[in-house]
Amino acid sequence: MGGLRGATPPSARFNLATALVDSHLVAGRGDRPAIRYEGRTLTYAGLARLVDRAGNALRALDVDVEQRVAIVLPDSPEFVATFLGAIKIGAVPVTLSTLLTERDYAYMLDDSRASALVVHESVLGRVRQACAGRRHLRHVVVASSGGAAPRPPGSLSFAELISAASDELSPEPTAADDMCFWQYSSGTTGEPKAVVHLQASCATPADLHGRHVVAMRPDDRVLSVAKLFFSYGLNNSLVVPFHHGACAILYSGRPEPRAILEAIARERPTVFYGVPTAYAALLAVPEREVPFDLSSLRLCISAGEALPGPLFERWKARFGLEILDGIGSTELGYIAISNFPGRARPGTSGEVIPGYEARVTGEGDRPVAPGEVGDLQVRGPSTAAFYWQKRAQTKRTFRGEWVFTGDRYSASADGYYTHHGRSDDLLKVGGIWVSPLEIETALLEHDAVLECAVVGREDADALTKPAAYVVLKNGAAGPALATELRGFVKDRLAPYKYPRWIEFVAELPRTSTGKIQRYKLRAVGGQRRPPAPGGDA
Ligand code: 3UK
Repeated sequence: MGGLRGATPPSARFNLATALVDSHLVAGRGDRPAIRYEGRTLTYAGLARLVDRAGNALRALDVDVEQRVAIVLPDSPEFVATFLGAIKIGAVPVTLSTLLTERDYAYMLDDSRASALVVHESVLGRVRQACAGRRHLRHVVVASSGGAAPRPPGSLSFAELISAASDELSPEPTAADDMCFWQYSSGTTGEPKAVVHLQASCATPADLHGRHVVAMRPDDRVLSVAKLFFSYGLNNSLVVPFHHGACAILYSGRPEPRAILEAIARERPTVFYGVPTAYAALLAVPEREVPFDLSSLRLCISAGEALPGPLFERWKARFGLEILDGIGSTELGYIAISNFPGRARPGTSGEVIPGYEARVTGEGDRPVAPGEVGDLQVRGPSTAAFYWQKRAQTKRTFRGEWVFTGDRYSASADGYYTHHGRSDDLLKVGGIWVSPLEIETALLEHDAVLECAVVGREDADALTKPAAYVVLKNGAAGPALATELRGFVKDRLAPYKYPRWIEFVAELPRTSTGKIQRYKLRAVGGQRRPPAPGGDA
């Protein structure tokens, strides 16, 4: 037996936090801006100290290697420091959406067995109850924006822990294939799956999309509509810019069009990462109401759901900028197929990024002919390892080196890929997963509802939103009940999941075996139409 048995050879060591932050100090770039937040600049040297303090604070709480640290924070230096501080000590941050319900949080805290939770006071209302009775959760750390707000009994103050901690920390010598971070992704059943990412693979999106598509440089300033807790946002605002020594502009608020426009005019980003819904919302703002100064932008990126061709054209006509649409997923780690500057083809997801391979397959995993629609599979260095404790789903998605995306695609003879929807019933709404089954389950809890089916329908911008077909127990259909049902769902699920349209029907179309024929409902509502009254985007 060799003497190295059980040890990690130095060549196979990798720590993402060291690679993204400390490397810039070693290279003499400590004075460069890393983060702009609420009018202040945090340099790479300042960020390194904050990351080290956060790592030391977690160590002081006995958070050990491989233990999960759940994060429910808005985009902020605190998010970045907790995320990278945890990684630096070999712990595993789990980034949770700030938009979820108490039930979602309880599920994810149990499923991940998080030993510590770092949560912002603004989300505590939905998180506090979820913390009670969690077997593995030992510490709840509360971050606050203003002064010292009252904290739940037994919880700790983020600010106090940070100021008590040392700003020097040597990294855990993690292996390249150690767990790095987890992110939750929705499934058809509505039960979220934790996607497990490994250390070295997490750095690769920066070198693939970041270099080949964006050609990011140290003097770039990036602004992302997608928040850090999503895989798109995490790479946009953290992994990719820090890898290249660039600056991330963070803001903690909701990505409302006016707030985005003000941030662009004030902070002058060079690269903007959006989702189709945000581009549509920006185009809908009347020019005379807000300062429209996009002159700092050299590049606009879109992902999360397909960017309709007309949106690309309207944006280009108005601002002279192309929007580069690309398809990525949490499982793929980031964007694998993308349009490139100067050769974008509107209505497509573009071409395979160097470093990835893609194939469109039919029966028996055999590639289909150019132009034919099949299942999109991708392989590349950024893909995740597996779903935590979901063996069956892992086998379906991670097939050897290939990731089965669940997307229907065609590829043209000259290598452009076009999206044709999902092979499951899942919807992308504003770039975020929505499970029809979850909405149906919520609607069925209402006394008036006998049965229902939820499908995607295109709004006036050709963007998908949920529409519900509802069979009532006894009549009384009308606009008042529709409004009530929308509110009923909003109260039970994360608010973006509510059905924008409610159609009362006498019965649902079914097969002879009783299965709901969703494709018939999709066909009925398929034509584009404006939002229903009261059904804002
Ligand atoms: C859909 C798209 C058409 C597609 C993501 C960029 O969206 C991201 O990750 P998720 O895990 O969802 C993945 C699914 O979303 N999709 C994403 N982008 C496009 N469909 N055109 C697109 N451009 O169904 C995919 O399977 O939430 C996006 C980077 C990292 C990401 N995680």
